Amino acid sequence: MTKDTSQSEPPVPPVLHCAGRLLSLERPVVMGILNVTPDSFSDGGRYPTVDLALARAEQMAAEGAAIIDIGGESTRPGAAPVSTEEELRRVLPVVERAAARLSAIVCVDTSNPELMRRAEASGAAMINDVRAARRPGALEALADGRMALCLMHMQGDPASMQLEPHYRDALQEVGEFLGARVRACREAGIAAERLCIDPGFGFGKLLRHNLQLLAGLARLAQIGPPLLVGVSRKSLVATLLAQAGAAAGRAPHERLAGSLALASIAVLRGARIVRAHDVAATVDAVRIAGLLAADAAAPCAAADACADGG
Ligand code: 7PJ
Repeated sequence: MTKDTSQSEPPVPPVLHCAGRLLSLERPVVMGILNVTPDSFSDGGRYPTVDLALARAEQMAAEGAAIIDIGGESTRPGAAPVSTEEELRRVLPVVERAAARLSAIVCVDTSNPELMRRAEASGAAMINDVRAARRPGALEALADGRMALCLMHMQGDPASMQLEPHYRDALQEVGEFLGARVRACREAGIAAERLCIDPGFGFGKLLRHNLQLLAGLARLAQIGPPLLVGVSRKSLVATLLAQAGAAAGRAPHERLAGSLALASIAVLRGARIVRAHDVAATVDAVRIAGLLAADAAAPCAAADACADGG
């Protein structure tokens, strides 16, 4: 799963091709989360009308989100499935208006091939698929268009994924899965420049699996496509805080500082896109981590580039 890095060509800065637009990932970017669901774990039901959802999308774009990820199906553990008709009804009006109004990339969080096709026609430039384009018809729908695609790893399905996750070697297996999905996309005719990959923190993973993936992120980044990471407000944050001695359990809205710590670590280990609820704070954290990550790759670049005000 590693590629040959023995030749000392300078690495090409990654650029994601999003339906005819180019998203530079030379510096890491933030993908803001917009759930238009009644039942997502930390912000479900907050944007019940198109106007409220659009206002939230505009706010996240103003705070510096390069991508707005609009989802109409909750994938929290145990969530009930949603019909195609209902998912289209929740998502498409928001996509249409956000794409017309914002310069940020509009992304749709879906596994549904019909919504993928309709989303592109409505102005979406990216699909975020937690099932990594495994639903019948998904690869074909994506190959027929030009949107970017995030391939995420999940063991099992949302209904049962946290019941009994099991791995021989989580890093190895997630890496092999992502590599295989990248190959499936390439064979279906989806250009490499359209792809990014994501280990799927919390999706069929216990704490030790999440930690193995976090420790091995730099290896996943070597697979090739840019790495996307989502840790925002996840129970992983609360579990780690408890393990580290925090006195009280943290509810989702109390996990910002912990989420920023993990997002920064992910960027230092090669993540190029960070998916987050709290855009303004995450943009700042990722800016600093991105500067220092670039510095680790080319020592002193950050210091040389700085006007020295302390
Ligand atoms: C992720 C996601 C993630 C990608 C969710 C939540 C749960 N998509 N969708 N990566 N998580 N690509 O927002 O916490 O980690 S839903």
